[in-house]
Amino acid sequence: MTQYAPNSESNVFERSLVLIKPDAVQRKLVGKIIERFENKGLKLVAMKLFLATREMAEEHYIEHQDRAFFEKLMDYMTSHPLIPMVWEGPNSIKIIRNMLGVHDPTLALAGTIRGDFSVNLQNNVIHGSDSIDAAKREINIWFQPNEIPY
Ligand code: FUP
Repeated sequence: MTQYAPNSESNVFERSLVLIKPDAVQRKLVGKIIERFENKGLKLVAMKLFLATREMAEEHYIEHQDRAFFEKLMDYMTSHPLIPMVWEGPNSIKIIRNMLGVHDPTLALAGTIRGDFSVNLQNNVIHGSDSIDAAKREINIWFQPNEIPY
């Protein structure tokens, strides 16, 4: 008998870097967030919990370094442990971005992670890579190659 896996119909596998941000770890939303990705059929290929260094946070958000909110964003990202993860699946980058919802809390739809768990533009629970190139860059910031077992 054929065994169906949730992601068995496509071979366009992508990897996305997802950060469960400090506010979400502190608010004990980790299990609920991971459950959504597992239910969707994505595969968790790497994960760890630690306090981000300023250097990692800066590198991650380097494109925003001249923005007025940058220092506050750095304080937030290094305020409490966070959880970098790598999720794999067909078209996972676009699928995950849709699951996250948009930044603006007044526009994030119910049913998305931000729509369901955040009212704050900065403390917005989660990050997901927005392109294949961004995912490669971000995975290199948060993980050593030997920390990705798959
Ligand atoms: P993302 O691609 O999801 O990381 O989002 P952006 O690069 O657009 O934004 C990065 C982060 O900047 C967001 F997660 C929240 C933060 N931000 C603020 O703190 N204040 C602002 O006015 C705009 C963005």
